[in-house]
Amino acid sequence: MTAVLDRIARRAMIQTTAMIHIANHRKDARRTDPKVGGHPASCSSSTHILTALHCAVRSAHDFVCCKPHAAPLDHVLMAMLGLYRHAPDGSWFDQVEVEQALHGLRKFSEHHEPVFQSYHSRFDPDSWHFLPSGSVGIPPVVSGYLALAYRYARDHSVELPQVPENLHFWSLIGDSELREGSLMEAMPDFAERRLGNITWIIDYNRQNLDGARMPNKHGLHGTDAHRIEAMGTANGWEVIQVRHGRRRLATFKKPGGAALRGVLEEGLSDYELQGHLLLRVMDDTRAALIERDKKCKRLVDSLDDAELEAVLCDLGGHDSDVLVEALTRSKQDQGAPTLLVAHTVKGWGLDMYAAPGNHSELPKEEEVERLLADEGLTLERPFAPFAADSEEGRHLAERSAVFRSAIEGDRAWRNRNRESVRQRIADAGGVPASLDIDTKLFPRAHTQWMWGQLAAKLVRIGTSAEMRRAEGQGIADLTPKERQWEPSADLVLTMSPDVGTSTQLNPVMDERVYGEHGVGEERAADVEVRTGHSKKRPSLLPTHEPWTRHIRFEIAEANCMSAVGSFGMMGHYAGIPFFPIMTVYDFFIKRALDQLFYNLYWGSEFVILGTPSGVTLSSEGAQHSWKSDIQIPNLITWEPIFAVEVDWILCESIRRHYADENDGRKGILIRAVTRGMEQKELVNRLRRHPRFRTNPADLESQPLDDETILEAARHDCLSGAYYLVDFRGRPDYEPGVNVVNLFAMGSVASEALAASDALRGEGIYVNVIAVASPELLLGNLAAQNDFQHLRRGLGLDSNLALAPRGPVDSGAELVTLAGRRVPVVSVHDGEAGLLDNIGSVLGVRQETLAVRRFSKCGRPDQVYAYQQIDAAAIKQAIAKVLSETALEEVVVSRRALEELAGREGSPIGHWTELWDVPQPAPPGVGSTAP
Ligand SMILES: Cc1ncc(C[n+]2csc(CCOP(=O)(O)OP(=O)(O)O)c2C)c(N)n1
Repeated sequence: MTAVLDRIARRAMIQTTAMIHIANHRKDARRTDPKVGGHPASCSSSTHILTALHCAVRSAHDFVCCKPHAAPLDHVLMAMLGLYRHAPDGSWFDQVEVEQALHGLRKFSEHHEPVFQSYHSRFDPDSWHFLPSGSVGIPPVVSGYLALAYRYARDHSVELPQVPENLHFWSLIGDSELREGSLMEAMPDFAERRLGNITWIIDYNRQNLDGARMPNKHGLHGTDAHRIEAMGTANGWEVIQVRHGRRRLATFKKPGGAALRGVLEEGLSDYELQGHLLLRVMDDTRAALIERDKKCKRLVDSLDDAELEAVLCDLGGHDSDVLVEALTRSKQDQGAPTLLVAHTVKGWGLDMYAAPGNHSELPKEEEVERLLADEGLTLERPFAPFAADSEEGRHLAERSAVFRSAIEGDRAWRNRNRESVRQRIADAGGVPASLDIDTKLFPRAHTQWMWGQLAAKLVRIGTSAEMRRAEGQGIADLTPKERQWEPSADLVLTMSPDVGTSTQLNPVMDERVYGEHGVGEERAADVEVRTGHSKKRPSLLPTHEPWTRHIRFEIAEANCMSAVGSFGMMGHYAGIPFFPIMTVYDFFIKRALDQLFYNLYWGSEFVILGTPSGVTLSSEGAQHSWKSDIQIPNLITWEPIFAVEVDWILCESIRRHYADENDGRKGILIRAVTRGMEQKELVNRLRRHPRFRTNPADLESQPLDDETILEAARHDCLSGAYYLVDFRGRPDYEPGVNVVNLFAMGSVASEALAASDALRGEGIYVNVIAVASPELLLGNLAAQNDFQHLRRGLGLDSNLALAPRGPVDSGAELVTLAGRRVPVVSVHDGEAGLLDNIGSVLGVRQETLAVRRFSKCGRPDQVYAYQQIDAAAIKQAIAKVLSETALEEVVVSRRALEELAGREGSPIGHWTELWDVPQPAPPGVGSTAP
């Protein structure tokens, strides 16, 4: 078996090198194109590790993620195992298609032919149970939280379909990558959660992108491998060092062997060892070993140059036998994750063996041809498989059959799960549009408060069956409407990086924290009882009980962000569409921005509740108050003003989630604040709109009933924006003269209303349009439908209104007109980019009031004034746009005017009719095998 694995590993390394070579020698390259690149040396150091993993140790259901630059090697091994699939139906590639695909590394798929992205991607044909990669340091963390998500699913299976046991979560990590803070941030967390089914394999090749690594032996008191071991142990991980191959291990058994082992493990710094591997001058190596410990002299002297070189180069990470043994050991779940340090050489099997700067070096064509020839292959057909009757061919075929049947079974199982969740929701009557929180007792509620209420209700409903089962009589029955919510609420869970109580999630956390505690069970319960718990002080003792719904994190936003992403992939992987909601101080989202990007790229479905947000959390001052304009595909951002909007937005998000109507908006960011808002303001303002009167032409007529009005507002809000103040139709309302459209987002809507009210007395009509989602109104999602809601849905007037300029001489040939459009002012608490392109979409003058300076502590009105986003600043901006809009003078001949008077509309139709416009490819062309 070992010899077979060795031969597979060698061929995999060679075919990987050929794959990268082909990608770099395409005939259609243009002279100005960026380099294509690839990382043969990086792949080569991992070749035995990944071969042992895929071809011997892992089970088909296990998840694997690996350092991005080893992606081509993974693809070659998956090709050998015959595990490429077509996206739409999951059918398997034949060998011709496999070999074609291997020619498509880093290629653009022009005609839907399968290609490979540079690093693992869900669009790759072998993406099954592989996690995307590219940004180092993130995939191993999400992989760990996926392990947690599967465990959570199992622990909550009372109401959920079963999930498979014994899954293992493997990650291959570069030794420089392991310096990423994200990994170190996750290490204690995984150990505390006792995730024993995680193995991180460190490809310890002592090199990184820039060259040989030089960990300071004096500063670290040893090699980096020692530091890693100590770090692993200190963080509760099991550590396995795979330093030596079998040849070395046999030599160590000889007299003087222990001393030689000591020198190789402790005596040489990483950089020194790397130097010996690179130069391979045995006189120097011999002298260095003996100098470090004379007790190995006789043994070292007894080895000739070839033998000594073989011993020097026999690192454990290139010995299939020791690797299989170590990987298998790491799979035993001892309740602790495992850090497996595999000592390797970057450039193994290549001329660039251990060479500095070989990270992205490409071998010459002669070398590629020579390597292929060793395998009986050529560049004409480099990806031919092993002969079917060879030992390697038989081994791979056997494994392939096991994997294929597991994958097919998994697809069926997942679809069944998904269907059963869907059915339960349909049987209950679908997802309702509201959670019906009564806000009457809270006339000045804020949006964060509302989130707490909604979360508490969702969790109460979602756990009522479990609570009833456990406590029987004491639990109140659900109302019929609550019963309708039950199956959807069941899959909702919350998490937060240590800001749960400060964001009013107490009821969600109280006795509902999921996980391990490690405190003696009785002792902990005793402490809880003695210290007492209350509304203000929830009981936080974690358990695995089925009614737990909250995952508590230390101050580790990046961990929590990865976790919310992983839980949000359970619908995709297991057919269990959890609806995970992470509550975080909005300002600290940027601490985990890379993780957020990853979640969105991965296609995860989750909510981030960013609260409190912006400078509106005024007394918290400057450091907490920046609100970023985050525009990443697949993300939708919301910023409600009134409490009821949070309800609308959340319920609609839940509905779309279960109905699979969330393409392009799977990640949801809802921003909330802690500043109160007069809640009755909403319906009071809406009642005054002409369209909400029984007779729209008569503002004195009765308003429609509140339910009808709010339903219309809900519809507009969920389209991205709604009129809060709408003056259209007033007798002296004159676009181009006395009308301004004021867009307000979030808490500063109060300032917008004040400005609008004040200017009414000046004869100016300021419509106030509440922006609920910048994404839907002017962001990526709006761009997809040509800004439908902004341009048409809101019925905004962006016409050029022409009025005579000065007295018109009845005999004159030319007439001068003043052209004015309805200008726009926008105001929001955040980066200008969130709203500053409304004017350019509408084609009108816009003034943007936004946060443009570091903030200070104070009351909201003081801070708004300081930031120039208060009512006074709005009035000033309105004056400015009104005066500057009247700048266009149009001179028209009388004859033209008369001719135009007879015409209707523009002679030009839709812009796409102007010339042949190519349609853009839909996102994700290529294959995206689930
Ligand atoms: C967050 C991030 N920073 C930088 C890079 C660019 N990068 C890719 S690989 C690499 C070096 C990795 O070295 P190491 O982890 O030791 O892996 P090796 O290739 O040596 O096995 C760098 C800097 C990246 N992909 N992601």
